[in-house]
Amino acid sequence: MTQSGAITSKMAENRTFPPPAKFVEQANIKSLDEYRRMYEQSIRQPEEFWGKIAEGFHWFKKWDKVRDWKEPDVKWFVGAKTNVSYNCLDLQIEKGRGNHPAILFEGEPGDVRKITFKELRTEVCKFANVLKKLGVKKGDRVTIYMPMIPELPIAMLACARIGAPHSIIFGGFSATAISDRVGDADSHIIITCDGGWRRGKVVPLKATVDEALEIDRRVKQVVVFKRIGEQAKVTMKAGRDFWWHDLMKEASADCPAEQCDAEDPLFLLYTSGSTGKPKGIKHTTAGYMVYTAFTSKMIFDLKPNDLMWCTADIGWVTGHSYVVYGILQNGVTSLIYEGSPDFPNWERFWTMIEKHKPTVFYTAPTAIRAFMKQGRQLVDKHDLSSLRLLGSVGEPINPEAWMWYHEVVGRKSCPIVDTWWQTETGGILITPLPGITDTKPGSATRPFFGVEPDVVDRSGKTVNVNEGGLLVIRQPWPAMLRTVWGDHDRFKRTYWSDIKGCYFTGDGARRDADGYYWLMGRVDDVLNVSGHRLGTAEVESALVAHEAVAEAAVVGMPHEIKGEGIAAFVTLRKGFTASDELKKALDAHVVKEIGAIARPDQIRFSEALPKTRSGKIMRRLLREIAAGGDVKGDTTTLEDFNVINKLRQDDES
Ligand code: 7RM
Repeated sequence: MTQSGAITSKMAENRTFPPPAKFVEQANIKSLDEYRRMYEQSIRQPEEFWGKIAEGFHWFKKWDKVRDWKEPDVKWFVGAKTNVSYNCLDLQIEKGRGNHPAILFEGEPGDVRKITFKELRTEVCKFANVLKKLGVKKGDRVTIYMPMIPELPIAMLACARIGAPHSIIFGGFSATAISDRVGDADSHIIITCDGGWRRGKVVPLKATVDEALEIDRRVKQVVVFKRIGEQAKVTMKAGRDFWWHDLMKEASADCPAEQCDAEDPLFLLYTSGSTGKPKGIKHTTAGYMVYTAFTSKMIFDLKPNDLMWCTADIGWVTGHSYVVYGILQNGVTSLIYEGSPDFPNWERFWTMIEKHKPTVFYTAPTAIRAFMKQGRQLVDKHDLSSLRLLGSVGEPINPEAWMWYHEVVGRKSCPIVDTWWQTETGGILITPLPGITDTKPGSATRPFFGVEPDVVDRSGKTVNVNEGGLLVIRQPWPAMLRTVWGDHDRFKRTYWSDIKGCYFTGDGARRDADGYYWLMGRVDDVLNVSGHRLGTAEVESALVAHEAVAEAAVVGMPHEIKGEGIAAFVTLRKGFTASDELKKALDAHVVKEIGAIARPDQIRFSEALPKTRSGKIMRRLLREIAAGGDVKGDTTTLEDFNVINKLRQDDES
């Protein structure tokens, strides 16, 4: 098994942390016996278990059967009709939450907006009618490319209301990335903004969309929300581009929710794999709805007066599930922040916590490490006493970062839920329950209800306690992906063929004597850079698309803040020579092809790439070299690799 360069712990942290008594008293689930009974049932009688959970939702028509499982295809709540936007909005209003804030927004410049559930429904209905008027029909894919402002969830929920799956593209992706996704989803409409604020500068979203539409011309309509105004300098193409506010002026606020089938697609979300272009992960309606609501309630211990701050961008799955769908379904306010954590300075988050008083804070280890580096005095200056629960997601959290989070942000009085999951899983699968689980720094602890993980070897055999292996899931859960858009075969190949009879996660893990899972990073060629997933193959194809590059190999390397950094080994075509300028040009090229998240941390020119006799690039060797510290000189020579090649001729990658 190969292992990419995740942060390894310098600290032997063997303590366990029981949930604080004060937390347990008020927790949604606090009895260990009740938990055990529920978990047992969820695994042995999943249909009874999930059928009971689903009772609390709004259904136009109830299901005929809870689960229909023919590996690798699953259907949940078969025959049911429902609508996710109805469950996020109308149901909450019926329950008396209409005047409670659904969204509390702070823009980077400091502008604040509070939107109640009633107001949110009005905006969603109006925008749903706008979409209808533009000709969007049930099943049509709507691309959304927006910053973190309330109009992003408004656009999502409007799509959900009319049964048009959204495909959200993170605002940091490039024009090429947009055109790839628009093309793959065959999407004919894009919702965007004139721009967004990031570190005091305008991110020119509309201009990037314009560029993308030069590459792929299938998009017929662009709706533009005015976030910035004058400074954004957009050009509107007559007949194609429409201002959001113009369309909304005439829109009716009455839009009955479409009665969607349980298995109608809710959204596509593109994510990186080990080969080829990002794949469109397809999530459907009822299973995703029930799972995200229930995980939110149990894992984040949500109560009516909570304020949830999940710092993930809605462009990633964490934002879909735990900024929007899971949180609103609990009638709870979601705090949304537009900008960067270091603007105007590294105190921004703590200032916001002091001001808005969130009760639950959910962020990524990479952010925690960046805060650690700034020093605890920046945190200590602020009153964070509103916080009662902390969460971590996106990558393994090293015990040092866990302890700092616990002591400095949580003031030793908040449980930490280290939640393991993936774009494909739709919701959290391995996690502590904050009122029940004794936590161990660095472990995501135990499976959630209905989740049956295992750690196996390549042949599918369960490995011994504390032995490393592959993390698989033995039965489907409601929010499981249903397919890869347009490529069911790739779905089968990627998730269901490595290990017979199980969903293969692509992650390595070990299980300790207490049954706790310790995630060890990806075992495939997927990188996790600052909690963002990137395929080495994607970065490689961006590099070889540059005229100077003959061949490229990309591997991960340990990175103090990002968890994993990107190291690129490049051989040049005849007529090109290695130089700092060329490095910069390649850097810029990758950013243009994918986006700033893919910017290499190291580019090393080499006269050849080390290969096995069968011609496979020796990635493990490259990882070792990349991890070896500073680049000495510009060129790693062919001779260097020849020597190593001789030493490790049959080494596999
Ligand atoms: C939610 C998300 C998925 C990959 C996954 C893991 C890694 C995520 C944790 C984690 C260790 C965690 N979706 N990962 N959470 N590793 N501990 N708590 O991140 O599709 O973008 O990435 O992220 O490798 O396979 S994702």
